Amino acid sequence: MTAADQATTANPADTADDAFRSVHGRAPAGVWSAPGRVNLIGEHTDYNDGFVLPFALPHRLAAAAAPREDGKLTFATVGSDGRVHAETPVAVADLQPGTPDGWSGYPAGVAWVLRQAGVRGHGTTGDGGTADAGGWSVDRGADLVIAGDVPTGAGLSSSAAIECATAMALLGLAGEHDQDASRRAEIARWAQRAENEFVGVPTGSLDQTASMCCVDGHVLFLDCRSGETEQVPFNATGAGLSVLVIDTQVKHSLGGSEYGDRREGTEKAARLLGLPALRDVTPDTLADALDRLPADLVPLVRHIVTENARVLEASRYLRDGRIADIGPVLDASHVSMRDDYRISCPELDLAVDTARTAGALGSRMTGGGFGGSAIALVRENDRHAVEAAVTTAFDAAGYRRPRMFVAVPSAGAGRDR
Ligand code: GAF
Repeated sequence: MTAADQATTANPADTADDAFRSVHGRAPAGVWSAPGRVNLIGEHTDYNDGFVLPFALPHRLAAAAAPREDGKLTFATVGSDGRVHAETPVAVADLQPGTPDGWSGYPAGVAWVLRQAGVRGHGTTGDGGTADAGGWSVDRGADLVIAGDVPTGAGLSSSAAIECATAMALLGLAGEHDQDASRRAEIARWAQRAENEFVGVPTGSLDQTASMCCVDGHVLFLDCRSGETEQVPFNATGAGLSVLVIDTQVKHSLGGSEYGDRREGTEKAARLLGLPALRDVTPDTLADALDRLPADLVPLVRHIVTENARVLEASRYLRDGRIADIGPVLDASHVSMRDDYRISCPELDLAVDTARTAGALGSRMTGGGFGGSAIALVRENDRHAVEAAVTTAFDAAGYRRPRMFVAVPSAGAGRDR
């Protein structure tokens, strides 16, 4: 059970700081935190070199940290019961993919990547960076205590939040306190590597980039091929609208085979088409591409190509301040994920259908799928009716009651104290 199993009302940085003091009997050197995210649209497009449009949640995971000198890493987390759970310390030199496993694999994986990148006092030494031989380096070890309120298994990117908070903390211990946009993108790539290579989950760049690069009041338009980003203003409240998150509480795990199967399917399709990635199929060339593929790959490719087009369409609306107009685009995205990519589940479909019937302008599942959360774009005046309808529908179906909250675009990773 990790800190993120339950949304807390306490400030994550305060909780992590207090827990650090109680575990280690001293103050941490600092506290850093990183947010979960909602992906407004653009699902499973990231590992196909496509487009995504996330924003950061106010929910964060905080890492209180201090340096050690004995080459060990210690990890502790604050559980939903408010109690601190400590993991067995691990030697930095012994880190290897898969060891440790469990939740501490995420922060350990980040330490492993940063060590390989040569992170030490005041920078990165790997390619002739600005080393400070006397400064702290990951090899010397660190104490980390993690706490926060990003729900786990809810498709809201708690893994990336742990990774990015840890990366910020370890870089902070090495003396790095300011990151420009390109450094943030680099940290996101390190965090993704930790997840791919150390934890062993073949995710794309969406979650870590959102956690590192999002800014308050904006959605992040990300071109996953070039890495280029654009901060697009998103003031739903000002337009009398809300993005309602409906966490079905059906736990999903990206470590299961389905996520990897979808990824393999789309990569195979790109190979068969002789293209670097499905990004290179456009709506204009889609019909021809589908004619050349085996039947089982056709719906996967159709989803990716149409989803990329939907991200571009939604982005155009948002740049023009036409938030309500993205509703039908969100609906089409859900249908595509349900019928073509086949990553929805009965609870997500019920949440989406009920929200729409009760007045939502648009609704779709968000994140990796197979459980987790849906979002619904609602007029603020209709929000309570939508929430009540969803609760009633879940009760009638005998499903566990979903948790719902309004998501406001929030800040990316940073130092709290
Ligand atoms: C998960 C993954 F981590 C992301 O990389 C992305 O593929 C997403 O599922 C689906 O869009 O969150």
